[in-house]
Amino acid sequence: MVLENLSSSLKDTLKKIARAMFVDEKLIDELNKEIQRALLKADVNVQLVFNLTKNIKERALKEKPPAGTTQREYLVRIVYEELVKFLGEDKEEIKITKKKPFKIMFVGLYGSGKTTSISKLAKYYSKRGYKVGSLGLDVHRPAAPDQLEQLSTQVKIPCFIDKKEKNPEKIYKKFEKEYSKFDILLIDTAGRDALSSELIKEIKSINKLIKPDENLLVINADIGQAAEKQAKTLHDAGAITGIIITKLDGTAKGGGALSACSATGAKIKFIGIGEKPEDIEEFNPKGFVSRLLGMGDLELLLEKTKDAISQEKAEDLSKKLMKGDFNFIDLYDQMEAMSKMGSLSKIMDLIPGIGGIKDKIPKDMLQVQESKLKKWKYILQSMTKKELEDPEILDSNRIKRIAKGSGTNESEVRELLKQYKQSKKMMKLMKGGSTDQKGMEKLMKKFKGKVKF
Ligand SMILES: Nc1nc2c(ncn2[C@@H]2O[C@H](COP(=O)(O)OP(=O)(O)OP(=O)(O)O)[C@@H](O)[C@H]2O)c(=O)[nH]1
Ligand SMILES: [Mg+2]
Repeated sequence: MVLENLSSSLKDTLKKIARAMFVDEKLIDELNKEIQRALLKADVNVQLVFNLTKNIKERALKEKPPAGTTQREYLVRIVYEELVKFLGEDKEEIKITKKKPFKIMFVGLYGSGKTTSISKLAKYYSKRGYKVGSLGLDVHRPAAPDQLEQLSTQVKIPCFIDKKEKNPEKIYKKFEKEYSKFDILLIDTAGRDALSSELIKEIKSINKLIKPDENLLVINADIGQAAEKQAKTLHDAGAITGIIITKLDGTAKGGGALSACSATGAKIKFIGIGEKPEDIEEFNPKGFVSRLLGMGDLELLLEKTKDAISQEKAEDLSKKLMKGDFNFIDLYDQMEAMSKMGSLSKIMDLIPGIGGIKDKIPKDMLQVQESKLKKWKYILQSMTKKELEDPEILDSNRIKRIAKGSGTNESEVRELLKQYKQSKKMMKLMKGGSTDQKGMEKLMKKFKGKVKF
């Protein structure tokens, strides 16, 4: 897997969404911070990172998930979509036309991987049924023709080189009659040690002679965001038609190189992911990002963490909560739901105008423990229907009976009763916080929208 580190931090970050109880601004901010950290580590440009997380936040707060999608699932989708946009959106493959030959030229700095990429594309296109040949125009490095010859033999394609000739134009013309026998001609050029206007001029003049159908700038991923300068200069000068990013397998800075190139508007056509001829992939932002995020696994995780409580039950419960008229059965449902959703205090944070009231509620009421819930369940099971519906009738005799029947003690039954009374009081306070019916409905909507089940 390329960009292993970036991938694993992004995956961890997204797993947090799947496990989160709420999708709220706090979660989105936390998520964005972690995305920023992961991308900055991968040498992505700070400004690009901030733009990305800004878009994520804006969309996450503004857009409503489509029907059948939870807020959590939708948040993951937003992250995915924004990352895809970040890396150039749609794939832009090289369309090999019937023209013979279809010429693809490779340019770039020293050692960026031009000659190796030629052997990779030779194999890639041969496998797809094209007749491919290579042409060596690197007249600077003495070993260049031999290297191209060797690599071409390895992938079983003919290779045109002239080890003695030092003028690339002459070499090109020398074999000109041969080229039309091929579907695709892959043209190797000399590396440069720096980008300069001289280089652009050179590329343009060679373009004039050769008229390549594709002119690919080969960039080594380990330069990270510095790739922008090369990509931008050559793309803006109209000297290239696309980019190959190589050595993505061997660097932690690949995210920087990919995003920097995409930001210039130049299209990344292939990525090199190893030294062998088969180590090349067409660059497809969608597939690339889904693999990076481990989308398959993530979807499974989201599915698994869907809470047991149904939407209707939750709505029903919140209505009762708001009306303040509920009995023991509702109390139990409420407690059970709270333990699934997280603490009551967290839920209250989401309801506007409730903040002040929160302080008046006993702390232990805001936390429900699993073990207590179990006991309360037994206690409730030992009550008659009448008692459940009207807890006020519980006197000491009834309490004694219930404790015995449920295998608990009287103080535990009393505690449950106390909890009920406190809840009821709290509901009244909440009611007081929003007096008229309209305000209540608004509050409910807020409650429903923010809390996902
Ligand atoms: N790990 C890894 N190594 C690569 C990749 N692409 C190229 N290399 C290695 O990078 C080194 C340079 O590759 P070349 O293809 O010779 O680069 P070049 O741009 O032709 O170099 P010059 O002709 O000297 O300018 C070689 O050792 C390649 O094996 C890649 O995707 N992954
Ligand atoms: Mg070379």
